[in-house]
Amino acid sequence: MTLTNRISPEDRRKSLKQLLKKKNLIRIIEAHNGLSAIIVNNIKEKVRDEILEFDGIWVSSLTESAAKGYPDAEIIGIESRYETIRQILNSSNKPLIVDGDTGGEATNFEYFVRSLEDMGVSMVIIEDKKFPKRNSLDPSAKQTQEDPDIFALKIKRGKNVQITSDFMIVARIESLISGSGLRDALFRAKKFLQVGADGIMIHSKDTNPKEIFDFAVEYNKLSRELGVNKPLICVPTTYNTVTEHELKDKGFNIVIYANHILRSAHKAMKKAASIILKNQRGLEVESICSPVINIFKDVGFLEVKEKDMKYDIGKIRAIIPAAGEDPNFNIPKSMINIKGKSILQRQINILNRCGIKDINVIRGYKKDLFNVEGVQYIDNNEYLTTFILHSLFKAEDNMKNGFIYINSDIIFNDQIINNLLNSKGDIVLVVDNSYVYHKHEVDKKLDLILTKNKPDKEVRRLYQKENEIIRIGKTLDKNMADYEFVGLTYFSEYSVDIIRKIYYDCKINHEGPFHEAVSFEMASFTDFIQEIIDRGFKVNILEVYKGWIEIHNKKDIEITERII
Ligand code: SPV
Ligand code: MG
Repeated sequence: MTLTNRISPEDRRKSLKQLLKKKNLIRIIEAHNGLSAIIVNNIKEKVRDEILEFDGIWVSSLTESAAKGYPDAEIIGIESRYETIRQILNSSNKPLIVDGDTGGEATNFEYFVRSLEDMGVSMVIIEDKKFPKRNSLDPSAKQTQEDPDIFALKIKRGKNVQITSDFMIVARIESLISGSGLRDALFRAKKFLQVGADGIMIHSKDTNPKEIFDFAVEYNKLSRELGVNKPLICVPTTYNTVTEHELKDKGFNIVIYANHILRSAHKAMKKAASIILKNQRGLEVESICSPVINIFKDVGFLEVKEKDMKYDIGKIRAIIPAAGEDPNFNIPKSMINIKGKSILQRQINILNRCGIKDINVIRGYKKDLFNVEGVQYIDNNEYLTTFILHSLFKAEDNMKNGFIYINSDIIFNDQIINNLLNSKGDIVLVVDNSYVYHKHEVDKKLDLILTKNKPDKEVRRLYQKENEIIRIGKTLDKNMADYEFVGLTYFSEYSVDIIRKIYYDCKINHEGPFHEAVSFEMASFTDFIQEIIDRGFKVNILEVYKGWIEIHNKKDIEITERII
């Protein structure tokens, strides 16, 4: 299972029908467990100028059985099949087509349909053979087709059970496998379509695609005769010289690469085991093995590690630069009292609730007024000749495990901190795009942000897409900007090394204005973020909608007191 590749069962179920409307030929590939699902779900290949990928996943009975060490003969129990389907659903976000074998007895099939539909599967394909079937690719296996009326009734009963119009039941015709020929295949196709089958899979084990091409011609005529337009599916395992282009041309709508991931793994596994035996050590096999780090990446282990770090209560720190003087107030902004508690006290309470106990506050202006306990104070005695960035780096020794940067004049809720700890990326700024409604702030120059992708209108969607900052600053045109910076930023352990190097490089080498600041000494936090971006590092956003407020002037205090 991975925490990425997420999609709801409803959205996944309907995605195959949506693809069928959009594309002439849908490309499906087999997976037989979670790892193979991750691989086929994520793989992309640039072919000429086009990025190609698979449109969906086939849960093959052949490869699922083989992966479990069984022959493909309807031996595996239903719960075991659900477990495989669940693994694949949990590791992918593409539509699933389940190989339902014969579907078993009609009652069993009804229960199968219900479960698959509930799980978010888009299509089940059942073959018109007698239970228990034998795999179709073995020319010497006994292939017994079901009476077409009995099979048609099974399809009909399955269709009666489903409750959405998104789920599809496809009839797989085995007449070309069993030797009963094209006429029988067409006779059956007509019957199955008439009882409501959502499409036809025509199977063949010939090395030449001619017989399925012939079927396709007749299928098109039949579809016109019946006034239907239902997908035609094929599995080119034996007739593998056929191209997708040719299949599209002949009127096929879905092509299934039914077993290649398992077969290639099977060959590689045998080879690896044999090399180890031959050499009686592991060195020689390394060149045909994936490095462990690649497996870690694919299955999400790196994210687990990152989160361990973020959630390690003893490790992650908060750093609050609060040294500056604000002409609107005659005390440090951290000490502004809001309904009986200072801003700093409110920040500490929230951070503690989120598990962050190690909080560093940089003091300067009227430092003796800081009277809150439970934080570590660090002084910036040059607060008159330097600005926020330099205050921040006064806490440099406490950055090393990663930290959260917090402006001294904001109040925020637990959810923002929890989401920030859970966000992806090494440097993540909390941003809000509802700034246009902050009417009380019109007199203030906001820290505005321009991002690579435009904000999603559906701000409260469940899964946030990754988005990168391109520009940040107060001089950005309000009409161009996508977001306002909230004043909260996460820095991972890895990013601390980077920001340190950039800071010292600028300190030693930079001369003249620094982004929007008159000099590097007077740099604000946002100037430094722009410098990081300009040097090619990725800075991500966490989009929030309200849940925070900045105390800029006396009026903000009144507003905040009302809200609190
Ligand atoms: C499968 O992949 O399990 C199939 C296709 O049913 S075949 O093995 O060719 O019969
Ligand atoms: Mg099968």
